[in-house]
Amino acid sequence: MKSTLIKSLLFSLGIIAFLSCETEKKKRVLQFPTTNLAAENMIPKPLKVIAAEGGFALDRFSAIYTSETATGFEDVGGFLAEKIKAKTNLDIPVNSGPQENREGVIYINQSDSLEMNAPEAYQLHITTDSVILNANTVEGAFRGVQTLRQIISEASNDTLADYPVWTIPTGKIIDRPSFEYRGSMLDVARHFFNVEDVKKYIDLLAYYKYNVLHLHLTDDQGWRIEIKSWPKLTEIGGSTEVGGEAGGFYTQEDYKGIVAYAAKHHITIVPEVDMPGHTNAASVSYPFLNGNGKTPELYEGMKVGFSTFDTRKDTVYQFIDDVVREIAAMTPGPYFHIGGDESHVTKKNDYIYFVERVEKIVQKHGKRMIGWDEVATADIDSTSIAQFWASTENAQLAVEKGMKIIMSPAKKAYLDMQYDTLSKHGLHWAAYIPVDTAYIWTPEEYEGIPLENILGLEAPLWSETISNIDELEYLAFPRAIGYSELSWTPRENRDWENYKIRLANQAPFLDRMNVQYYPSPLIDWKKSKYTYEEIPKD
Ligand code: TNX
Repeated sequence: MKSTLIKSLLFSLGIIAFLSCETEKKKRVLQFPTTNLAAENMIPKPLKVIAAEGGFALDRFSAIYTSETATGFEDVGGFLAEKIKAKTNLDIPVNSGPQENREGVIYINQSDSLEMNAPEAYQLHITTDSVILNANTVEGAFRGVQTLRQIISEASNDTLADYPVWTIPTGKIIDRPSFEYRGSMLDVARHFFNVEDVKKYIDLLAYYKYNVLHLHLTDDQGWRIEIKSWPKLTEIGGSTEVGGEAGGFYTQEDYKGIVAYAAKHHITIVPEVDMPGHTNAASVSYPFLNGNGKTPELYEGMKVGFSTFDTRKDTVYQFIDDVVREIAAMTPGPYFHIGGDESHVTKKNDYIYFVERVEKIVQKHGKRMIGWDEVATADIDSTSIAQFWASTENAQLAVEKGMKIIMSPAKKAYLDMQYDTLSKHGLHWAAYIPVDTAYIWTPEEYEGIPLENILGLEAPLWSETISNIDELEYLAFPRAIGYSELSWTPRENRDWENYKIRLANQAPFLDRMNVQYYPSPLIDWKKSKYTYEEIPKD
């Protein structure tokens, strides 16, 4: 009896000794080389960074704890653990087990501090002992997690201890976005991109703190979203794409899957049904919709501007009501995009009548209307939003109506424009947009549009010339990375020379994600595999 007691006492002491020895060992040997948080390759660049030269050890002793009462925070912790696993192969527990047994803890806290009152604001306090991520909202916590992902060293330092240690430089980051709308658009109509492709694009956008993905779901060449009350839209209208391939479409379950995946990344999906022009695929499916006087046929070309709905038929508006109702019901975000661009064969009066009537339908289904800048020629509500792509005049009309504007000037922000004359894909009707041109402009002050009217920035990727994810990535990356900084970081903190270095250092991440980015010769791309000593610190 006595001997068992002594045995178990000795055993417990042994465990304590073992644990404290592990802890001791770690504390004793972790002599980090000097770090500089302010020189880390964060994109978009945070508002304020104060470096403290030390290192936080991310290793097999680390753990994540989150506010358990604040909705969504635990999921954000789980997301971080998943991404740490992908980068380091470490299994970091989330909210499991007592904190005393852990060292090097990452806390993700909900905080009501006034400093963090801006939506999506967050702060990071990194010391040698802990990382504290504070945010008012779950969106803020999620954005902060992206920053954290970016400052975990690319390689482990295997000289600090007899186990691998990833370094997070110590210091403080205070951050919030300048624009509330930070989006990209994907044209899935000219060429169809499947759910997996869209999810990968979402992964990449989320890493750079985008919060909107606009899906251009319909056009002359294809209708890509199942509408249960009008099944031929996808049966017929979904069967083609540019160049004659088979097309495709999202079932409602697919679409809901995309919306849910985006929501997990705190990205809002904006669905677009482009009308009254760009409607050939719909009119082939249901010819009563057609208003251009011709018999519609499936179309696989690239030229646009020939199609229109019949804007004076009530049945057309009943159809639109069904389409908007079904899509709105699956879309938790506040917006519905009605297109409205390049309706060259719709008479001006008919166009205006159409936009005003469709605006009411969108509002009836609880959504805020967005349209390409032409919609501002109609008498629409100040709550509707104009997306500026080509006409400054239309943008001015929107300003006069007190509307908000999304900045997507084709000459600067179109991801489908070629980089230069040698580009493998893309068009150049608006401009050639090399990586520097894409970055060096000021959406805050562009063609006289007042800052107070600007909701944010969106970079559209039209898909006439791209038909698979590699080609998509070639056009979107690296330019989409620069647009994230234009929409998040205030202009006084942006600088091409400094950005260029941070962009060059995105290569390891892009390579790890298997992104086929365009290796612009303007950028001194860093290689993807480093030993710790080799990691570029500039
Ligand atoms: C113009 S931008 C369009 C699209 C094309 C794009 C190609 C806009 C509202 N309309 O239909 O795909 O150019 O760059």
